[in-house]
Amino acid sequence: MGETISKAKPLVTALRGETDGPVPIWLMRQAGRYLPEYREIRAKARSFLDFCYTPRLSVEATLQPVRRFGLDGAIIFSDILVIPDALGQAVTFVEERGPVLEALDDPGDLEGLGHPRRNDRLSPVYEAIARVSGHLPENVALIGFAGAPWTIASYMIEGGGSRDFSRIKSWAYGRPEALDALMEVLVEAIGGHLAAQAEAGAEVLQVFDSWAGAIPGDGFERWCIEPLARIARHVKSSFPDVPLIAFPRGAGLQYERVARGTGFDAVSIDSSVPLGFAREVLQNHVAVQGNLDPAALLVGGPAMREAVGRILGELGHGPFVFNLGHGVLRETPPEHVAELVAEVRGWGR
Ligand code: 1CP
Repeated sequence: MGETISKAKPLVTALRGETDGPVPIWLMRQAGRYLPEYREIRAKARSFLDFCYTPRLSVEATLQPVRRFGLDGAIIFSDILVIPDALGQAVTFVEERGPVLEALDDPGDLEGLGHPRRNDRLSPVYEAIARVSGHLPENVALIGFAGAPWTIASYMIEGGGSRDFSRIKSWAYGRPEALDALMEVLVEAIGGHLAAQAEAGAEVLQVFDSWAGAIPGDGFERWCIEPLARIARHVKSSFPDVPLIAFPRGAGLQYERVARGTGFDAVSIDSSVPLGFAREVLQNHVAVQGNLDPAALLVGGPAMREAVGRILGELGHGPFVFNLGHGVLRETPPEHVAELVAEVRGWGR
């Protein structure tokens, strides 16, 4: 870590639990297809993974939304599925369909994974982080990220996105030791990937457990809390001052256990989480981030402003970061994002 003492950035201080100063804002999937300038540079890469692994392009995609909207956070442009790719499982992104992986069938398939030689695969991500660091306005924090073990395991076992999670659930019920073995590999790889991003200059780290809502209730401790806690210990042992945000989407009441039992500094709440619960239960333990419905951003105007006012009124007095409940939708007019940022900036505590 550097010796220079610079003024703490609003996103970082809010995640550490401070409540004075304006509410910071950034948005999940703030880079991407809803931005014309993104579509323009995206057309220059052969494949989505090539795009992620070409620092010239990923740096530009990271900076685009920050330049356009003046957000408090820049999230490095990459994807959660770089982990299976780096572990040696074939990953491709098919236009209009999403990620396709060669699905793991058998616990024996795990044996081929995780060869250390493949670790170089992720070095362009770290290079991009180091390069972005030099290009950010001084109040903007750089966010690194990774998927959580359960969510990445679901893509690896399902072979892509899933509606019913029947394959990973069959592992959970039918051969839980095999799922544990995969989780073990992932906890290690994800912890290392996050620490390497902090090393390269990421000032905040978020872990996306986008499919936490699909974990069978009894398995929540084993497949969400425990792996997240191990990842937090790994990262905090080298980077104790880098705030960690957990996003266990769809976790419902289990959000409380994530807030109390993982060692993360903040939880990012999806749009289904009641604001009163977030304020009374979650904000007592950690900073909260969220949770405007991406559909409200799509609609914009008075309906969006009303929803923003409600969120700020309930959560803006505690440690809070404004965000969406999930990623920006592809059809979202960029002007609505500008309108949202103005609304949040205009709110006083
Ligand atoms: O070219 C394109 O526009 C492809 C779309 C796209 C983008 C813009 C994909 C494919 N990934 C990304 C970038 C991305 N993905 C970022 C960085 C940009 C930013 O946030 O500004 C991040 C943080 C992610 C994380 C990610 N990827 C998640 C977790 C967040 C979430 O949305 O729940 C997940 C689940 C993925 C997998 C993924 N990547 C891409 C697709 C189409 C999918 C599948 C989503 C699904 O199964 O529904």
